[in-house]
Amino acid sequence: MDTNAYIELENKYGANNYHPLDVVLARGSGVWVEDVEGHRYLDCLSAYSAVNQGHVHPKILAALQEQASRITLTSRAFRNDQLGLFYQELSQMSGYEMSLPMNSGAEAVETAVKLARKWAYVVKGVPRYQAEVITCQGNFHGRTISMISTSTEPLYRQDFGPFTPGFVNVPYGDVAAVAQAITPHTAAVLVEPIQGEAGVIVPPKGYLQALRELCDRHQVLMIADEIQTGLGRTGRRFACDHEQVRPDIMVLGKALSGGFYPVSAVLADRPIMGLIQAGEHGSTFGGNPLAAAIARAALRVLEEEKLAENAARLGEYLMEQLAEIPSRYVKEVRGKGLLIGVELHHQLGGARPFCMALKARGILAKETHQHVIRFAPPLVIDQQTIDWALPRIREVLTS
Ligand code: IF1
Repeated sequence: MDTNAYIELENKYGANNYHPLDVVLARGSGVWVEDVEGHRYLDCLSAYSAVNQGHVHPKILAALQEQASRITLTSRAFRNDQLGLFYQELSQMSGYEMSLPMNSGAEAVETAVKLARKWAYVVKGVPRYQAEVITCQGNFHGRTISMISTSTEPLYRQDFGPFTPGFVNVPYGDVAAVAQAITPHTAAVLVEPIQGEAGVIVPPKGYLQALRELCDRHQVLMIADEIQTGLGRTGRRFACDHEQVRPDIMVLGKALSGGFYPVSAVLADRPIMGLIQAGEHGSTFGGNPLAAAIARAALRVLEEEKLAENAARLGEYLMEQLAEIPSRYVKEVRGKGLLIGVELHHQLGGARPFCMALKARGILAKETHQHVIRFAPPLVIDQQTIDWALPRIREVLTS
């Protein structure tokens, strides 16, 4: 079958819930992916930062194969020989005392909100069910009903109400607005250290630090959604590390499995995580031995291959080179580490044609919020590959 045949199948039998580029990928290795016709592309999306370790990383693949041949799912009605090790290694790597494993990112953010609400009622003394969580305009925390209830994107919300109450939206990057929104019922502030979906929006320097201080002053939990920014993507282990900020609750996903399996986790210290009692929360696949074995290998690869450091060094280089391209189309180049957004002037009508032109030159990048081209290659990328890509990107941006 060729590309068109696969696309026809998707159009005939599949829900039309995405508008993908017309490339049908069949294999991947490191930063490269290949379509069904054998064309090779540099992946500059990394499955939205789930493939930080590179496609089909051999060490994570080996861990998957070994575990899958032994046992994959026990349910949490019984214990397994991977979960405790995963908890321990995640705690040692993150500095949090405990974690709660889930599957998708949205489920993990939902879990974090449940945890914050319980903490508000049991510890802070907020009357039941008055707990409020402050979220930011332009956020993306997932597609579940409660997560779209925090969203300000009409496309994600308009046909799916009624919405979950208890969320208060404030402008992103504006600490004063958060201060104004805090009430005695505020349980937490939920924030992405950099807003990915909104178009790689980097908040003002000191924003996270100021949020941390504000939360401490008002007995409010700080929840960082590091599902996209965490695990090396922005050039540090976690994006909060750029400001030496330690959120009360941290949410991870995506690259926690290196793209092999849905694995997410909520991290906190015992005074918060210890509030969850047996039977109060869980999921069929949450913490299964296959997920745990994969995640253990994925974390090991991140650390052993110093992928955060690589992202810092090559992200700075790539951003500098992109900013130097004399393009009449580019409004701004921004980002941190290897999470980079190139915003185009809005009168051009959108970044999609530029992504198509990049695809024709062997580079897969995706537009976000219509006008921004996101460049987020796997963190295993090297300078030689970036130097291969730059002339092609320059050609598209100066054509
Ligand atoms: C889609 C966006 C990116 C996330 C953050 C939670 C989640 C995500 C910061 C939920 C997921 C994915 C979802 C995917 C596309 C992609 C995306 F464009 F949708 F927003 F990356 F920017 N917090 N982001 O980025 O995690 O439940 O998906 O595992 O839904 O189209 P999930």
